[in-house]
Amino acid sequence: MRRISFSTAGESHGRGLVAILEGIPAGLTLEMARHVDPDLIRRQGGYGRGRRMQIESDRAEVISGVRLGETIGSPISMLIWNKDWENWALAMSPERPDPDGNPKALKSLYLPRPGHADLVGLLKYDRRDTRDILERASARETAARVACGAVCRRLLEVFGITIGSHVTSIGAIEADVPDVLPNNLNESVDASALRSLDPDATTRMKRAIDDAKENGDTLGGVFEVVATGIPAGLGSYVTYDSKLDGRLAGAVMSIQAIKGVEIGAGFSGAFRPGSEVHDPIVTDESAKKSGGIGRKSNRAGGLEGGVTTGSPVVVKAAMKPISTLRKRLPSIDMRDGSVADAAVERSDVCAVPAAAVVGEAMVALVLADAFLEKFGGDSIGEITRNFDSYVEHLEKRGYGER
Ligand code: EPS
Repeated sequence: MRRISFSTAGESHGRGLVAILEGIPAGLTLEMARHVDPDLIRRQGGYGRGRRMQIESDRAEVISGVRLGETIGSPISMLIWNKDWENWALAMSPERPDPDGNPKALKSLYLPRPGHADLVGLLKYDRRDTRDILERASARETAARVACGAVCRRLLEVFGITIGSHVTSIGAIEADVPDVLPNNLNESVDASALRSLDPDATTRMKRAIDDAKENGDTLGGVFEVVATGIPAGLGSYVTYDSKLDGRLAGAVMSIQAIKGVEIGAGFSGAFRPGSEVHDPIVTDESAKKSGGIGRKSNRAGGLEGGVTTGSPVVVKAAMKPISTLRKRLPSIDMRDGSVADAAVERSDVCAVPAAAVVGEAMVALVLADAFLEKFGGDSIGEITRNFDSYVEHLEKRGYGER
């Protein structure tokens, strides 16, 4: 049974974005300015973003579900206004256009971009104007996901669970990643232009983005989301859809432009023998916080059998390059089927650091869901009692590591 659900609505250049988050228990202290807006700001950053991010300063306005600084158990709805809408009011108007008006003002596009949802969207929804497709397919929608994820992060934080991310590669440039990640990952990387732990690689990544921009091209990359403090036992192996690895992969893969997801050693594990992949179970005191059973390595990425092991949950994702290219790719004109180059819209050259923040949000949503599945209750007090009793039980069995 799913405990957390969310939905978003809104077009990239429409009035704004709407987010509705259901399942958050009552009694969670929540302040938008402190717990939600900082993530929205983090999502706007990163070297390689386009001019749109200079126009927006995303803030979540809470409409329901929070009263006097605390959640009350009802659906939390939030609005994020698009400042840029003022420049698009006519093109995005719900009203029929003036038949005598200038058709250019409607900003219609008929040249689908390879890699974007443009062409398949036009065919599937039987539309003529690509704007009807791209407005919703745009990654602008991820601002609403980040707002929902931030509330889940706040819930998890109460129970000692933290979620961070970092960028491990941009295009062909790979960062050197230390064996042991810093305790507060986001604090270590948020000030970096590419949210990377390797300052040297950051310089080369920036240069690669500059080169791509100069060539009218775009770059993708890889990011890693790490969640720590998770008790063993979230998720399950009993049914395909309760497996937490599958739920995480689906959620992260649903982010715009994500083409690959790995848990722990992921694809690289397939190239090594089992003895070099699985994490030995040890009773060595150094491997754990409290006496008992522990793990010396975490190649499983915190999940065995779709269940958390108590080690950090590690999810990696590959983002393809943004599909709006100034160096226009071959396409067709949807009005007459003639050969034409793809449309160019204002866009980003690289948005991997932003996608990493969205990755954190999706991981937070899935982990909060799994957390409430295990410790469910209607209030923070009730969940705390369930959580504490389970952790005590684990410790008695010698599995206190988190
Ligand atoms: C985005 C807003 C968009 C793009 C980007 C993500 O703004 P605009 O289209 O007005 O420049 O910058 O979306 C895409 C890359 C895309 O392909 O749609 C945002 O808020 O993240």
